[in-house]
Amino acid sequence: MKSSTKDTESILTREETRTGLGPETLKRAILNHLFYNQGKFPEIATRNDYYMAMSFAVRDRLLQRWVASVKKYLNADQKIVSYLSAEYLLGPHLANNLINLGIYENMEKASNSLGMNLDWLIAKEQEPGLGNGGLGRLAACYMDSLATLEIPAIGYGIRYQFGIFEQDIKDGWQIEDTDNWLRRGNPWEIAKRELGYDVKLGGYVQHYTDINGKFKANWIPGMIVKGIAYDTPILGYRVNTCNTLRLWKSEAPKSFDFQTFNQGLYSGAVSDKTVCENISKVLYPNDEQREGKILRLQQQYFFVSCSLQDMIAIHLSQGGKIERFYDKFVVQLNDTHPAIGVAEMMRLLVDVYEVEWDLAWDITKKSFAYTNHTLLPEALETWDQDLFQSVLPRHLEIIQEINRRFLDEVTIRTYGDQDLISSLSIISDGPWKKIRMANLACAGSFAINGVAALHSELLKKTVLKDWYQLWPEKFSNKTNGVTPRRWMVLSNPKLSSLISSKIGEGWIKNLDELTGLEQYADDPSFQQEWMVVKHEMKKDLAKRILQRTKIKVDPSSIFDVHVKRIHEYKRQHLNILHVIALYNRIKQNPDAEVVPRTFIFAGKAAPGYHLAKLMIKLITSVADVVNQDPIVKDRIKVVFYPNYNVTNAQRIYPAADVSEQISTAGKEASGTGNMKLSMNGALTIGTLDGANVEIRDCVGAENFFLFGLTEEEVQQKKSEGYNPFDYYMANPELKLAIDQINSGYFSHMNGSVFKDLINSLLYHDQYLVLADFESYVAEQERVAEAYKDKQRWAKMSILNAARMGKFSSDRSIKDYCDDIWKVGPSPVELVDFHQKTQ
Ligand code: BZD
Repeated sequence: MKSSTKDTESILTREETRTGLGPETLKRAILNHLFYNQGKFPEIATRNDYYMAMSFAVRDRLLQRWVASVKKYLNADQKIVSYLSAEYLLGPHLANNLINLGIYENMEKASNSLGMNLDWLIAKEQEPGLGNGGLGRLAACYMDSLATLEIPAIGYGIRYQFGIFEQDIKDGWQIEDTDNWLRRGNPWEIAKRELGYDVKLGGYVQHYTDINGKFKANWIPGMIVKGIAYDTPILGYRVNTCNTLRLWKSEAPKSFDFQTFNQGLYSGAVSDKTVCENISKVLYPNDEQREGKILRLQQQYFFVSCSLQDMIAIHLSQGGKIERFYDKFVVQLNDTHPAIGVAEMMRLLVDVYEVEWDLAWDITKKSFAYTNHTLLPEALETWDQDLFQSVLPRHLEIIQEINRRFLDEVTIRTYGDQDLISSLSIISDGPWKKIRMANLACAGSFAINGVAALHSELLKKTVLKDWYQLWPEKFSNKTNGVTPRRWMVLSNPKLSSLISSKIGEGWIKNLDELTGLEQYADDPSFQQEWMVVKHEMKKDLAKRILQRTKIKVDPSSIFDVHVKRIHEYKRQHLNILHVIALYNRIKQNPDAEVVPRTFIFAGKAAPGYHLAKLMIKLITSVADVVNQDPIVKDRIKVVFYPNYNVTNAQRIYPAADVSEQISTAGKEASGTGNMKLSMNGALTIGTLDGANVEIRDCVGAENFFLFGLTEEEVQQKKSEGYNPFDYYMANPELKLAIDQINSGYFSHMNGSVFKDLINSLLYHDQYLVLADFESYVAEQERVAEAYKDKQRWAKMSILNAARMGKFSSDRSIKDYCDDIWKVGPSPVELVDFHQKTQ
């Protein structure tokens, strides 16, 4: 039953004592939780006790909205978006929930009255780092926007016990430490111990004909794992919609059904506790590099199987027909990590629900949509067929059957074009057969999208060219976006207040309204206020840098920020080569005019990625020399800020003047850090890659520092036989920089440290670092020149933020809803759940 606004008001009054939002009620709630949850009274409570108590108090307020949302989704015949992602890089919850609930100030008052500082308590939270980088963070931004736009949605994933490793720097090298984020408990999740699904793994398949003469398959597993649901409520901004992030934890099944046991299904399959628990134990720390390990495939299958079983259970429990699954759910695959879902859906439909194959395939194709996030060939997931069979014997059969029928269709459509047939095949031919997950995802989905305009075009021209040729109607672009709630309101409150003081608060939910700032871009007093905020944020970051790295930096220098995963294609080494060139200019001419600059790097390298780790060592080694050299007189400083994660990103973005987006054109699918930095008033120096192209279109070419080869030029250069050594010989600044690294100038005269990196640059240089060096250095001179003119810089910075409306994840989600998911908003009203007991 729907409640009217009046009812809602009275419910709110009744609820005030329990879940009210005023400072007094919040204070009482914290004290209650301190007592009843933590078992403490104020005199002996630790800061962590207060953090926990406050979080539980906030969670109560989320639950009120969450239960109302769940209730609505279960009753209404409203379609639900199901987002399948192996990663969610959420960042800390507490402050975000305070913002979305609209109680930040009230909570500040409540904690002050308890003698606590809200910032300290917020800082107590261990962020859930359940992702590697952009892909996982995108999933988190999308969860925020889905809830804010009041779209019914469930995010499904894995509750890794250990998220992305914590990075420390020792002697300039990256050291990895385990991320034991659950150590002190997690107040944001609700364990649904009763909600679990069995997942089979390994074993073999028996075939038989049943009494009706039907051909049947019986998968006898080698082991069975139980998936337990852990739910985290995801509240939208200033709405009642509170969606669910459902993460699965793997456990050993405690008991089993003896009937099944006697049929032989479970014997030997109820395996070792540790083997089962290992499945959700740790996140693989590789981005853009496939990990062909059995455990990784088990993880993927485990979470996808639990999720599909859960969706089917929800659908059937509402009286839905299995044949109409796609009326209830649309399933978005976040890259190919959950693509095994296509085969699992077929298995569930055919083997468990006894749906005819053709109908099952039709249902499957109407249910799934696939987002691609990479063009790098080394990142495209494939599984060795033998390994695949050892984990998922039944799925191999199913994929073979999908492929057989699919290739028949392709043969007819292409008049037997062998090249097309072999490129579209889900199983590669040759002696070492591989299951190609991108092909499985494409074949089983009704929609396929890239994540930026350029990326989507390149997909059609390169990796998915043959798919595009046959099914052009499946393809579209959905440019990524980021949530302005976390990346502006929460991380940059001063800038947000300044913006709101001019244009009101509407921009927070409708980022296009930021264009209202354009009229102030030339206003000297607004420029002044804008730059004062930036300076404040730079001072805050400078303090943290000093604490964390012992490096003293000058907040009035240019803060030049290069923060993202460390990868050759992202070219942190191009940046450091420029730093060395600047350093040499100063050494050769100590009185040269140099606009003071602080080069700030942060990012993790995959533990097994030797060259990326060397890049970190190179940055820290250059920092050691440059920062100490008296001739430099502090005009340039280099900082490697350790352990880049969401928390640190929130501190870095607001303080950035320059945003380094310098990947080789055609390699970065989109980028999202580029958007967050620009929204916070940083100016981009970048290539025409990923979403940089669209950012530049929006902010205007005159407010963007462009350099480097275009994607076409890169291709052309490579086809002409690119020789990096020629560039090294031709550019004296480049040659000197490389020679110095080689000679050990930055490594206590031990030249061998960087030899692998240098050899890779001089003799291969896949990512055209040397080819782009000259144009990069020239553009950096323009950056320095522009910074000298404070008014011009302020104007450019304001215009960057003002024109970023398109890059809100709200826009991205609207695009997905309209073009792919066909799902609209479904506002939630508060319900009085205590009515019956009052
Ligand atoms: O996805 C990234 C791309 O590199 C970015 O260009 C893009 O902006 C974002 C979001 O679309 N890809 C990843 O972050 N990929 C991974 O993290 C990853 C993780 C595991 C395995 C493979 C890739």
